[in-house]
Amino acid sequence: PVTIFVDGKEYQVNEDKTILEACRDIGYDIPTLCYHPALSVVGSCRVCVVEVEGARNLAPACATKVADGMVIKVNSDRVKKAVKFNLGLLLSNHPNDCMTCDVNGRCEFQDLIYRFDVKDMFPKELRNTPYDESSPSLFRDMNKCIACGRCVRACEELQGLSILSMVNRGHYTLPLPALSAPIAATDCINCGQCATVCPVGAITERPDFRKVLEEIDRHEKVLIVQTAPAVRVALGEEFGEEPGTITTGKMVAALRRLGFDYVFDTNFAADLTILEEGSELLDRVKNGGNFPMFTSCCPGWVNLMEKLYPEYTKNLSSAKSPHEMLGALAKTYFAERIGKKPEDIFVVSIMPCTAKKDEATREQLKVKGVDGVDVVLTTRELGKLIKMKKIPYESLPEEEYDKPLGISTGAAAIFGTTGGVMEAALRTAYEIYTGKELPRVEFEDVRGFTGVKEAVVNLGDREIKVAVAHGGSNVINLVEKLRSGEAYYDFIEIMACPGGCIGGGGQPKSNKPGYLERRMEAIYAIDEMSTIRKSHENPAVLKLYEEYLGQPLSHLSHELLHTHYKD
Ligand code: HC0
Ligand code: SF4
Repeated sequence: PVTIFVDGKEYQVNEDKTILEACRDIGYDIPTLCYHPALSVVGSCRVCVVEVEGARNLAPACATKVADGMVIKVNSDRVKKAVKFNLGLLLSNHPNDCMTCDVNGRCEFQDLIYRFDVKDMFPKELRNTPYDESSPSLFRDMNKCIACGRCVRACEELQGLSILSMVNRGHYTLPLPALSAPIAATDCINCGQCATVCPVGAITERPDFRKVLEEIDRHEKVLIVQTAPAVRVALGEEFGEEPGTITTGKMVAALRRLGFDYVFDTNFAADLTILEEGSELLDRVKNGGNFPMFTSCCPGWVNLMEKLYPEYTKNLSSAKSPHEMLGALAKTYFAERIGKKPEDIFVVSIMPCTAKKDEATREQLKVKGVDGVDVVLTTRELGKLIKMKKIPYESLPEEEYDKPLGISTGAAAIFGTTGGVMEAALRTAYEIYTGKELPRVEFEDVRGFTGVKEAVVNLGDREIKVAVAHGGSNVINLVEKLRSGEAYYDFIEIMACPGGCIGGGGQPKSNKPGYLERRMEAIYAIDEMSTIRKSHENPAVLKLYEEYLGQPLSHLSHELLHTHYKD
């Protein structure tokens, strides 16, 4: 440790830290805009500047390491004046329409403008750039951009895609696709990583929550909602909880108070996916089929494959993603049980993901002529609805999902993190193939944040080699190795976002260090607390096969639960 002095007080801090990290650790909040813990440091926005004794210029705290004996002022008049000046410049081309902005109340820029009391410092010079509404997943309003460059770095560093780059100069510097094309005309996979790091409302999910409010107000249809595995470990953050707080019961209660008739769990369909996809894998092993087999539940990955590696689409599992399976069953199996037709049912999916919005519009996912899922809302949009309706989240009782599409196992819970779909599939495939009970359900090799994880699983008379990749750049590296013949696996789980769905582009924005690790711990805690931890032991799934589908890969399963891709 080294000794530093902050505004006259002495502290011991770790010598590897920057001034920003050290000050935040000891309880000083230095403002930032271009800084984000998941991204590289550029030090361009100049709102984290501090005074360092002996240095002539103010130093960017995010890009300056601490040193022994360093005397730092974070709150001097000189610092405040500089920060206010820099914020004033940014405000001069930022519209003042906070009241109708989709991130109102959750905007880092708005908070700083208020904190530093920035008013009319420079004449307004707005850009008047048209909105980009080309994507079914994302909404881009470059009038609100403050040119922090986080979106550019997220797309390049995390996703390996570089769809956006900073173009133009001065007031007109903006993160745009090549040739200023609409985002839908690029290789953008709709992952939303750019949106989840945007400190303002320049890139957001396409807002769909008003459609849901209108449908609830009309209430002509049976209103069904389902929640993805990763939403329950993150939604609390929208209400001030720490990352990794599990608020499943309150979320269910809030959805009932919003007006939904049935609250179902995507986790039920995750168990079902394991039976369909696991059977598909074992079928390919026994009867020959395309290897490697890839998981197909992540729509960002399906988009990436269709756009960059179409030669591999035949290797994707044909299983629909769990929320689409649940949508299909809600409109058939469940509808029949309550005496309704598919078109009488309205299904909303609450997802940690922006790409699920575009997935839900795919023609080939229709069931009996209607969409399986009508609207997808992100975790952030659900948080917003609960706040708009003033539902007292903190004091809600814990309620249970409705039956039967609300019953699930620990294996389904772990779908929400990288490695979880693989681990759940292995728990089931092992027991079905060998007919023996697994001595231990945990597969440690596929857990954690390593970009590409691998394992070899012994099935008695045969071994299968598996891999797990998450985050676009790791995914691209892995697929390139497969293409060149440098690597071979039988079964591969891919999630396009870093960390899997816990780090999805629709999750609460966070710049707390360790937020993904804590969400991941919460996911595994849900699995450990579950009484049933293997998908093939889910009693509601077994009953569904008995009463309705027959067996995995049956004719009806194919009709309702499987799909095809663009190639
Ligand atoms: Fe996921 Fe899913 S696990 S993609 O990461 O498979 O979004 O949370 O809902 O559908 O179950 C996201 C999360 C899901 C789906 C499931 C899968
Ligand atoms: Fe890049 Fe994903 Fe944003 Fe598209 S949605 S621009 S792929 S980060």
